[in-house]
Amino acid sequence: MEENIDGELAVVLSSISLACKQIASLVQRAGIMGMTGLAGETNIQGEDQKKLDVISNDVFCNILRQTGRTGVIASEEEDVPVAVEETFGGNYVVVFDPLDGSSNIDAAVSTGSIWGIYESDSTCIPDFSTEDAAKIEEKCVMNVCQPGNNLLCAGYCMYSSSTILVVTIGQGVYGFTLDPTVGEFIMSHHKIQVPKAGKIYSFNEGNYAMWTDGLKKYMDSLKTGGKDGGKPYSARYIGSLVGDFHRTILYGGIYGYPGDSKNPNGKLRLLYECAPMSFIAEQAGGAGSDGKGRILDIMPQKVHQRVPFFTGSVNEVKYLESFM
Ligand code: AFP
Repeated sequence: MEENIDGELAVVLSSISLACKQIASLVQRAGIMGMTGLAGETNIQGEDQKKLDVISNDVFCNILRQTGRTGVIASEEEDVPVAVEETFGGNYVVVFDPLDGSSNIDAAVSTGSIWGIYESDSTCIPDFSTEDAAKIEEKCVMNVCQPGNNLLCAGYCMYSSSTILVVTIGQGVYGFTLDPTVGEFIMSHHKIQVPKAGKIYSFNEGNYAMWTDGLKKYMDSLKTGGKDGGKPYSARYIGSLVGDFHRTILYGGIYGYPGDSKNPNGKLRLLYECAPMSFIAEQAGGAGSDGKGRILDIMPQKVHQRVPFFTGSVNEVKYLESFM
């Protein structure tokens, strides 16, 4: 509405919103359509793929190809980024996790899709007429490995008691709720602002014994009121990043998936989870950190790189950093 978005990017964004509507409908019907359970394969990260992980990935890939505006797509569910031959305008690089939190599906708990859109590096655009598959793949990886600071757009769609699409193009964060009676996303959250502080923490505390002493001290301190003392923090953890993140930016507090002695870089992926969510958090006045500095400053070395992740209210993230 403010005419600040490039027409080509708007086409990509509109296609993503269509993918999200399709996935929302699949998630709602999963239990009665035989779409719960495992697909029988593992992805590149060794995680069991659910049937809906595979279907949602196909939905995203097909729609992005059909836009004619995407040059490279990288998904959590694909080993390597893929070059799109059907590119007629724009050359956007789209990274996405088509269905995050899918281990919740069989219990009908919240899930979500997450994506980020980058401009293509002009020196890395694959040339299908002259380059072989190895060269094209190398260029795709180079195109995808951009720091979050380069993001043009990031968003997520949460499939929960309602379907909510949250998006930023670098000028604030807006939320749109799907009206199922007309099948359209209607703006419901104008310029979301993360409260500066909030007494809710969202960590998988089952990993406590494997955390560093600093992190253990931090967690202990929240139970006696944190920096300013007083009422203990409340614990809330769905185990679905989109749901936990959405609550955190609306109510304030902190979400964290730290590294531990078993997995020093934690579980979450930099490119299509932590960077897009950090861009959204910052655009809403919050923060996204790996415990030492901004997530958006990290230069990815690998497509499926993991990174410790802390996000939410600025004061809460700063307080956590003081223990790391
Ligand atoms: P799944 O897609 O396997 O359910 O993983 C979800 C997720 O990547 C993220 O959405 C959660 O915040 C995090 O993993 C939960 O991990 P833990 O089960 O280790 O707490």
